[in-house]
Amino acid sequence: MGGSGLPETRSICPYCGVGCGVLLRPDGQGGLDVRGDPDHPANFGRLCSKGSALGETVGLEHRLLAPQVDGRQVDWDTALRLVAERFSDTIARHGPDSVAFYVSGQLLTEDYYVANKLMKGFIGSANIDTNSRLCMASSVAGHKRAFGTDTVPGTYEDIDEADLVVLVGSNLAWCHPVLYQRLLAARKARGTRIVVIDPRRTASCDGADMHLALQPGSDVALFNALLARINGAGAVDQDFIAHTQGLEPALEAAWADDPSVTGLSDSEIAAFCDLWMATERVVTIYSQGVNQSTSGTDKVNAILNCHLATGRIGKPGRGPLSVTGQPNAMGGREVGGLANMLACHLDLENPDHRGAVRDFWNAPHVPHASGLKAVDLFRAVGDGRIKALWIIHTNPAVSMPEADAVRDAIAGCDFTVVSDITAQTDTARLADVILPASAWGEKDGTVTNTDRTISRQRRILPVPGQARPDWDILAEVGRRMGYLRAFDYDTPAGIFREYAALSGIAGQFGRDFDISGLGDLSDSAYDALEPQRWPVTSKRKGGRFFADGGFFHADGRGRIVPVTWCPPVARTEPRFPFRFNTGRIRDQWHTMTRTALSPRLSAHLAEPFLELHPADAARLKIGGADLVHVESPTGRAILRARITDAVQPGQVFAPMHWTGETAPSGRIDALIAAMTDPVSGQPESKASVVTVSRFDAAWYGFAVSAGPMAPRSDYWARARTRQGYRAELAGSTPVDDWEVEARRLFVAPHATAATIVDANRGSARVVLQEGGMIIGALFVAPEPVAIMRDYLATLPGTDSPDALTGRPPADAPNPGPILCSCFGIGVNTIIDAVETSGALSVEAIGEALGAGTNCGSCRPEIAELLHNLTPREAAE
Ligand SMILES: Nc1nc2c(c(=O)[nH]1)N[C@H]1C(S)=C(S)[C@@H](COP(=O)(O)OP(=O)(O)OC[C@H]3O[C@@H](n4cnc5c(=O)[nH]c(N)nc54)[C@H](O)[C@@H]3O)O[C@H]1N2
Ligand SMILES: Nc1nc2c(c(=O)[nH]1)N[C@H]1C(S)=C(S)[C@@H](COP(=O)(O)OP(=O)(O)OC[C@H]3O[C@@H](n4cnc5c(=O)[nH]c(N)nc54)[C@H](O)[C@@H]3O)O[C@H]1N2
Ligand code: SF4
Ligand SMILES: [Mo]
Repeated sequence: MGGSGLPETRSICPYCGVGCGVLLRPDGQGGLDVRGDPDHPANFGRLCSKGSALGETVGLEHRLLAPQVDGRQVDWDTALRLVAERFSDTIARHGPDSVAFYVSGQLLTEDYYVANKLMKGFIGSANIDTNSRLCMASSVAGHKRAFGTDTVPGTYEDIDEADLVVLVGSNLAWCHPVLYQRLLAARKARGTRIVVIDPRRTASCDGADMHLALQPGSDVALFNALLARINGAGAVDQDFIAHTQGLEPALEAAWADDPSVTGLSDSEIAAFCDLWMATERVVTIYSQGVNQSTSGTDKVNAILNCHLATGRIGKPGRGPLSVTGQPNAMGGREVGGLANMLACHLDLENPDHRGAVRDFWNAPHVPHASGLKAVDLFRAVGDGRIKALWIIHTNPAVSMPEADAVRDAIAGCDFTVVSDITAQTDTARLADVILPASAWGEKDGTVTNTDRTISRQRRILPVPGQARPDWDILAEVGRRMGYLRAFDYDTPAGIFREYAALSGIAGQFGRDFDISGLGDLSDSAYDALEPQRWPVTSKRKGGRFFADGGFFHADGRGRIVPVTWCPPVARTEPRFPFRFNTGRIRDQWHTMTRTALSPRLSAHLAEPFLELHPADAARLKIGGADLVHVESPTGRAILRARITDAVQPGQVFAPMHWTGETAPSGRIDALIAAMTDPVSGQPESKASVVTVSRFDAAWYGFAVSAGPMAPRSDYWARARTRQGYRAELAGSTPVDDWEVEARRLFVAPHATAATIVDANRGSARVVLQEGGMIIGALFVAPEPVAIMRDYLATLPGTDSPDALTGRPPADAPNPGPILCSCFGIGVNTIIDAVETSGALSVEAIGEALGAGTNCGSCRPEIAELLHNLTPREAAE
């Protein structure tokens, strides 16, 4: 029960795969009050910055509220008739493989189940793939090779109970912040050691005992060195090894590998291996630095090999843990949302499995072979083999490698349907039909998180306009394609019951995924469903897998897989000398369609950037706030330079988030060649090749406004503020009249303008007012504009006389760049606290300012700032 007396609704955060429980209550103004659910086993009440800011992202401003066909609003009947007819016609004329669905690890299990059933059971093609191909496919393939099925053996409690946690290619502090907080709490309680394996120094390194900055793509060689040493030291668990096969060939492969390709010194490798071998309770957490690689599946198996050889699996505090990215990445794997899977961990290639699913669904045909995986799927769209495409809950025109080619392929497809909550995405703008989906707070269903815990998402807000849940839209299209009985669903509970019953058949085939114990939940029991870890059967609930063997290969034995290091497929060369690494920032979610609506989250890092080593920057004559031109064999981008030794010389890093809507020159997937892992089909997102040069700007600008702006310069990046928007701008051609330019930018032809132009310096300031209130202000200079951005962002909507000076009045505080999103606390405020009160630890800063005491996501950055201020004294 919350403060206002209204009951709180228990639900689940829609962002990362930690799967935090939330308690929600409408705030009466269209938003939500959000707090962590103290009783949820994933987070016990904690939330990160993104979860805490959920209330700021549920407004209707950008929502799509009615179906659209060719940009015109239509009723549902018209839209759905068209979708069903076009899919049916295409299948009748060109066969079932001429159509495809591209879906998402953010769909609810019930949505996903219906999509998969429609494509694999009734359309009769396996051309349904998901953005999980870009995310988890290598983990799935590695699990299947080692365990015989896609099982996550461990649980979150293992993090609490480990003595060593190794983070491989995971920036847990920013991407799974609540798990990271859980790890730090465990370290406090039991002294857990932390090792980070990442070519880049990240926020996750701040709390680490060891950071191994290995060469990109060299993880296999490192874990092969570990396997060889485990064997050499007699540390192989002889009892456990009887449950496996393959150690000998795996050792031979390991011996043949040269650990020096990691770029790590012998002593670094030895220190890591010694720590690993000396610590019985080891958890290895891995994520996209492992999966998103042309050797991703081998990396996964290289890690699993070491756990299998030592029997450190499925026991408290011991095991590999592949952390999932999206909230229902696991659920999607369970329902068989990938093109090479059937439902409930059953195999498409197995005739018995196929037959059983076909009978259960009463389906005409279930395909024999895998469908097209994401990269191949969009190639088939591009060359016309796929003639009708339905994209649901994902934004591939931004997030797929070779994004420009993907964008052109979608635009050129005969018929494209997009289901989204907004029409303002790079992908939705290309569609023939856009269908309005109900958003997170408006729909019911289930998701599965990293550690197999199934949680209920619950509706709390009214469904706006004509929006409908994804499962409902899919089922309606299924019925209109003629499959009335099979898609006769009217509640998510009904879908869940059917799914749970099917999993019982999988259980009879000896599969791990069996939730048949939930097969007869009543509607009210489904509504009240508590978070629970699968399997859920009459015999077994939750727990770990493989402590005593019991693998899912036919002989019951696990596989230690021989793997050999291969360099990333893309090779650097004189024309493209830099290794291009990409990933995430703390406060944005993927293509920003939701997190960018939050002023709080937009304050952390407000524009796309490229991390570049100081030695490279000096050589290329690139200065601190310069813009850089980044080019690859497939595309180009303009990004802000962030010069930092967090990256190694010859390597650069950019975040993946910016889009045509927020910063068109910052769509970094345009730069990435679509090279895939041969086993999993997962594309390489961490090691493509680029060249970098200074972008020669004729002018740089910074603008703040009350309403949306209409920028059109070579470079622009827009972010939300409490008062409206802020934007960074730059152009390569000079502008004659800045007042005219400002009127166009702020779409305010009739506003009153106050302008100062310094023609000699090439600088200008224009403030536009309407009714005495500032509606926009533009500051221009021939070099990156040095101005108090956070202060200026507070001016739109006020009548401040200081706007033209660009400086705050002498008595106004200037917090500087925001570190703590929850309390809006900036770098300057923290430095002041250090200087005035001598606060030298993250705790002391928390006591003095509150910073870092709510969600804690900024604590690593505060620690880094303190570290830089007072190298010896400050500590986390
Ligand atoms: N804030 C935020 N959190 C998120 C998301 C988000 O968009 N924003 N997205 C969610 C999703 S879907 C996912 S998949 C997860 C991803 O979570 P993470 O995988 O933790 O995030 P990334 O930043 O993509 O990549 C992790 C690290 O891999 C490193 N890396 C690159 N190449 C190599 C290599 O060859 N070897 C090793 N060992 N490391 C390498 C990169 O330098 C990077 O620091 O995050 C989830 N959480
Ligand atoms: N360079 C590079 N590229 C990457 C990665 C990387 O590390 N580097 N990571 C990859 C990974 S791991 C991932 S997971 C992908 C993520 O990439 P995407 O899946 O493309 O990104 P999102 O922004 O999450 O897209 C979700 C879309 O669903 C819409 N949406 C929100 N709620 C609903 C709803 O309830 N129903 C429907 N129908 N739509 C909704 C949103 O508005 C948004 O348009 O990116 C991949 N691309
Ligand atoms: S860690 Fe943050 S983003 Fe992930 S589920 Fe929890 S609150 Fe949501
Ligand atoms: Mo992901």
